[in-house]
Amino acid sequence: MASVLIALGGNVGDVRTTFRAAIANICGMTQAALVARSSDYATPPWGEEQQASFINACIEIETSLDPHALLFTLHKIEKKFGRDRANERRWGSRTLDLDLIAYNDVTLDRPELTLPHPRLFERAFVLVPLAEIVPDRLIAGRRVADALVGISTDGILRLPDLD
Ligand code: A4P
Ligand code: MG
Repeated sequence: MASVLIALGGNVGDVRTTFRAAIANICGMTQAALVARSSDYATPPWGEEQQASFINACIEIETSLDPHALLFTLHKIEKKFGRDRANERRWGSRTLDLDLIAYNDVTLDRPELTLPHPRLFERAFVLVPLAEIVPDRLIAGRRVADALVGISTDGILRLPDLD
């Protein structure tokens, strides 16, 4: 079994409800066990700033799917929850974005799948939820909680649990 970190993001629709259903789908469709789930966070838009703020979260799962099969399944789940890649801009608005952050210690450098995620260390909206669930995990030789030091977390707000 592989230990996999996945980042969730979205800024269209009822994103927190989408996350809840998407996480259930991820576990069901990848024969995975959910090991940990962060809180949801409201985060200022990164990359393209003229858009609604995002909700972000991270999960850790254990799965026997290989990295490409897992990414393929994540793309199917994005589509199921209304994501339309044909009509969106890079870094623009979307209902659900599922990024593979790390798969064990696998490193891959291909356009369709780069591991660990190449922009991970620039993104407080990924590192903050990640540090909540796996602060001591080493990714590309860096401890997750240490990677947060020195990057701005301004405007990131942890949301109270639903229910
Ligand atoms: N790809 C390669 N490696 C990976 C990987 N490790 N995980 C390929 C997932 N996909 C990977 O991805 C584009 C291509 O990257 C895919 O075809 C896949 O095969 P994408 O998710 O369609 O592209 P994208 O989302 O437009 O770009 P990117 O760079 O992943 O950016 P984001 O961050 O996903 O962009 N601000 C806040 N606060 N929170 C957000 O969640 N998200 C975005 C969206 C912009 N600003 C944001 C947020
Ligand atoms: Mg993405």
